[in-house]
Amino acid sequence: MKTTRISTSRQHTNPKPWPVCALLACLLLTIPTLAQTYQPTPENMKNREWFQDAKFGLFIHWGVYSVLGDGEWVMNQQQIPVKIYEKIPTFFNPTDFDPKAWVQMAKAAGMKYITITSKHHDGFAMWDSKVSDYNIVKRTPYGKDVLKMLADECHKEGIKLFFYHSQLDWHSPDYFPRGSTGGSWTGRPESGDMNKYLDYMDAQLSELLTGYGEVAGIWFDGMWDKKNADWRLQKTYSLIHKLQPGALVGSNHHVTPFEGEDFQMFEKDLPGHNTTGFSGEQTVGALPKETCETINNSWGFNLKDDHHKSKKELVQYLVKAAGYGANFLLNVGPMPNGKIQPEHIASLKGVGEWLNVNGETIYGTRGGPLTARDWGVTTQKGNKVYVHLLNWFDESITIPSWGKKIKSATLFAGKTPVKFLENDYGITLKVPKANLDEIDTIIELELK
Ligand code: FHN
Repeated sequence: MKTTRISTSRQHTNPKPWPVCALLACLLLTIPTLAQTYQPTPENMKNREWFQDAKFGLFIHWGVYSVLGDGEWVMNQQQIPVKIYEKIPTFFNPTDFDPKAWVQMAKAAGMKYITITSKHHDGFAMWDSKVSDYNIVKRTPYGKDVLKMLADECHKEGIKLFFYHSQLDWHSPDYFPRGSTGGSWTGRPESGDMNKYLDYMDAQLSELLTGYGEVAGIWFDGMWDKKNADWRLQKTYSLIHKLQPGALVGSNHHVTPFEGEDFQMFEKDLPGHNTTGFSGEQTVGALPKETCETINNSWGFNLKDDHHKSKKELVQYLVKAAGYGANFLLNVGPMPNGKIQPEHIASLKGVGEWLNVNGETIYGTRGGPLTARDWGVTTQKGNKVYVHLLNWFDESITIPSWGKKIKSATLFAGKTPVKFLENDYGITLKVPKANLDEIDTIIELELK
């Protein structure tokens, strides 16, 4: 795979007087790297700052697979050949889909952006694609462009919209050679042209980046299906940045970011952790970070999945992600009728109520001066450091000092002063038991 990994440092050398042909030779040598050195625009850098301040987004896995209520991998898991799977869109008729309700739910949860599946691995387009009629307008009784409806509502309500887009495609005959998934059971001919597939993908991306207003970014997924293929990343990433320079490109390839990417995501793990096996091969880079997670155990709608995470689990996950300087992208899998499961609406409302009170200690912050500890994390903004006691139930705690003197310590809830002592052993904070919160006891430290 001919693609440059992002290095953190850039080397600048002062050229000596060289004979012309030698100079030409070096020029020829440097052109590929020059061409590939991605320079994010000031608008892109501004959006990266916005992204890091936003902290909390809604992930939406929705597609015709929702009809079967067995998650977004049902085609692969049940090995449903393309010819048969193509019947499912004729059953997809989400007449209760209400983009206003979705956007209001996200806003009530304290979320600042939405990332929705434009096309998942089954290859079905959730918009009115002119490049392929395998889409929601041409192949479903519903016949409306749900991405257009959602984009219009998001723009009206000031919620930014990202498009998840799968590079892996179990439907396209040109997604060839096949990868680790979507084998012969799809019934596709054992032939195809990957470059033709990538042309098709770029054409569909162009539709999304030219017909839906401002797109905050593209959330790629699926490269892991063919790790060693030439995905022509620079071509695709340059296309996106040409059509929308401010758009943030990220790819869930589970390896260290490539040139041209604007943020790094971590699937079902906090940055630097690998409890779920997705993050084994990636180092935490300098790009803005985002952790994505399911609100139950499924991305797409799963009828049987009742492992709904509690408000405490969700709030603590959001706070921990912020402590790592990462965003939290929390997923729901809407039902085939277009409604969100009531349990998930309630959980999101609960998180929103917590953020209404404590949002100042999350939004606009960066990871704190102390890395994550068993007792919790820290976030910081300006001369304020927020100590989040997520797992501490004693009246006093001593945390390491980091070289900055403390001017005052205040319980964020109720703004009551907190006794503190600074010495060589660290900073000892005394919080009366009555003030300990079972979800997150936040102590605001003002620095001298
Ligand atoms: O296979 C996908 C899966 O369906 C889902 O989209 C998640 C979201 O992060 N990503 C892939 C698994 O790594």
